[in-house]
Amino acid sequence: MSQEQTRIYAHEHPESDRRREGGFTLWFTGLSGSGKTTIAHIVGPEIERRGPIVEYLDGDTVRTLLSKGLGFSKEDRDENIERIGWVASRLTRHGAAIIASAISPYAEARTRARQIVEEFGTFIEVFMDVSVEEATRRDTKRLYEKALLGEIPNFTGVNDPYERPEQPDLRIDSENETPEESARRIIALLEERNLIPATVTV
Ligand code: ADX
Repeated sequence: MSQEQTRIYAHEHPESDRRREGGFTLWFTGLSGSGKTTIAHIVGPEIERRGPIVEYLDGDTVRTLLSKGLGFSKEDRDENIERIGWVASRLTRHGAAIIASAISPYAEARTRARQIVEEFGTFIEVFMDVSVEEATRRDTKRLYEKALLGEIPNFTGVNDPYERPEQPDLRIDSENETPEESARRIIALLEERNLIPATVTV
């Protein structure tokens, strides 16, 4: 057999379909400033208290490493979401609890992320619902101000689309709920779906 024939290419290498049961991805979607990261960091430690190891895949962080160099065109955002979805699916396979938080403005890309994760575990979509007016009022990173001045092109909610999820697993009313209330509702949903135990066994 020639060397050419025996070479094993990574993409041809059969992947094991073994998995550790119980893995899930909690996928936050919503405008910048809708509270995705804030709530992720309230919910995450509570999940860990119940047992699973948590991994965070936050858009802002991912964009400095895994998605470094990607911009905000539809193509680049879709690429970013595909990468996050892929990593989430690999970790979900190992039984971990993944908390992904990226604007993820396009429904089709979110569906693809769901599909790849569901090959190995559960996907829960949490829609952080906030109006552009409220997000602009909060403007913690002062990005809306710049976008409105025309200094940031393609800014989601200002001059770029956000496709609202039609059937999220959970919709959070980010304008009228406190982050603690929202976090409690998310934890309750995870308990209801048997993804975390309702009581902590020490
Ligand atoms: S996504 O669309 O690809 O899902 P992601 O969540 O990773 O976006 O990154 C969004 C973050 O990038 C925002 O919270 C904001 O800090 C920053 N950002 C910079 N430019 C833009 C832009 N044009 N639109 C939205 N967010 C932007």
